[in-house]
Amino acid sequence: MATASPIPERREELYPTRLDEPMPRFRRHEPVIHGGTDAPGPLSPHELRQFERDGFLAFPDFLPADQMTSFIDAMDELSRDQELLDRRRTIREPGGNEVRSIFAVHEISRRFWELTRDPRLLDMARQILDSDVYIHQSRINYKPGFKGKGFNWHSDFETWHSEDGMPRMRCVSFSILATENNEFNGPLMLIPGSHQWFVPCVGRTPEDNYKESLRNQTLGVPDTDNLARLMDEGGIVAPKGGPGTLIMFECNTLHASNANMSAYPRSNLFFVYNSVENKLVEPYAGTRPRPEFLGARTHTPTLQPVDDAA
Ligand code: 6CS
Ligand code: FE
Repeated sequence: MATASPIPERREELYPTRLDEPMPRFRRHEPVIHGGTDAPGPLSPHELRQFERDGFLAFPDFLPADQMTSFIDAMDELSRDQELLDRRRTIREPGGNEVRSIFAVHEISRRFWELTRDPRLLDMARQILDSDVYIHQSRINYKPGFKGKGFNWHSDFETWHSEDGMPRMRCVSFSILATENNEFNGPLMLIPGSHQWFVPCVGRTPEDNYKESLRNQTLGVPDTDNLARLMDEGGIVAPKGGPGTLIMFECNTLHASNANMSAYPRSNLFFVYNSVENKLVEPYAGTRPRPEFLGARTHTPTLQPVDDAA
């Protein structure tokens, strides 16, 4: 069985980044499937091996259409809630007023609170991470038609480590598509195999970097030589699918997306499950912690399954 070594001391730096000088990429320290590829759970050994190799798995039509309707209604409701739209957790598109993201939706909506605890999702997260889990971050990305801008290449772990103090790679993201994602509306692109490498990034992190980075990320974007090499090795994939499709990806898998050039939104829901053994410490960039709605460090209840989430 694959095991990670114990959680590091607060300032032990296993993943140096936001540096003054470039540093070569290096292999990750943790396994990808923390309990080994024969760990019991909903994912088959074949699926676990695929996730281990590629750093992601896509499941078309994972949630049935009738259940998705209620989640899509809840997303629409939130996008019209004026009080919520005035809060810091709502992020606007760069150069526009359209809603780009709303964070911590599992804290403000009963339906999303329940969905994070739906055994269909929760049991997969627990199987991969080999422990109990909690939600590190949740959000809705709206990417409105014509106006929705893209996201630069990045590893979420690189940001969560440096800006939130996530010690290790023991975290997994679930993206549930709420609208069709196709070649026209800026679908998620991933580099298979990139999760095996940590690519240190150049550039000091200013305080409150998130105010800029959530609209247009410039820090924590690997240099083009490293990106080109990883693309040569693994290619690029963009899983497409209709509402209810699930894309699960490892916290260190490099990903990006283009602007939405179509007339229709590309909306999705995003839940990040972190191992209870990987809770946040002080941010490794030396900056003050980001707000709770971006990286939970106070409200981190261990998730218990709730049946009948719809
Ligand atoms: O800063 C963050 O935490 C987020 N930023 C990006 C571009 N992706 C993941 C995460 O939600
Ligand atoms: Fe991301």
